[in-house]
Amino acid sequence: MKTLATLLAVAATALAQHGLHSTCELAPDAEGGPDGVSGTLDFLQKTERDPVHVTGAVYGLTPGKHGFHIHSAGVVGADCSSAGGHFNPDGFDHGAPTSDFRHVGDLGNIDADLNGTAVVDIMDTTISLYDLERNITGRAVVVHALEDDLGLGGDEGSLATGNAGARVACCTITERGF
Ligand SMILES: *[C@@H]1O[C@H](CO)[C@@H](O)[C@H](O)[C@H]1NC(C)=O
Ligand SMILES: *[C@@H]1O[C@H](CO)[C@@H](O)[C@H](O)[C@H]1NC(C)=O
Ligand SMILES: [Cu+2]
Ligand SMILES: [Zn+2]
Repeated sequence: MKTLATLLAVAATALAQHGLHSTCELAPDAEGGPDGVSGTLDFLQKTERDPVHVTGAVYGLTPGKHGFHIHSAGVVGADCSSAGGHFNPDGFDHGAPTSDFRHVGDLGNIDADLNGTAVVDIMDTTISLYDLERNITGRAVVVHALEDDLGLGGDEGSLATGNAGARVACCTITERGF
């Protein structure tokens, strides 16, 4: 027969295997975001050593690519400018998700179909839900009006923000259970 301690240890292991889960409910920017942009994003990380799996969908976008980043601060109200700049604890230039040197928040682009729906399914090893330096919980997701040029635009804007234009929607990433 199992002792209480064993049962508790088993329960703790089962819990630990779930890892961490955070979520974000997008809302249009209060100043000039197009009406009707919405979406839910989920962030799952099994252990500290695993990538973060970002899944969800964004609705109401113009068809085509839209810059998709983690910005450094949580959003106040629906004012996407309150999210600050790209989350960049390393002090690198803006880049592609696959770049060795990038902002931690550089998740590239999401791609909206003709109905304005972008399905999100990203695995990223640079952001984290655990790490002290790279934990994105409490920070913001920002979706932009334009395509992120991934730092290849050949100008200053490219190395700062990818020239992704206005912020159309944003949300604060919050911790949640399973
Ligand atoms: C857009 O939505 C319509 C109606 O729901 C659907 O029939 C069509 O396949 C969708 N188009 C795309 C590109 O997803
Ligand atoms: C990540 O940061 C948030 C906000 O600062 C904090 O609430 C949370 O506990 C942190 N998570 C971990 C695992 O350190
Ligand atoms: Cu951004
Ligand atoms: Zn960036």
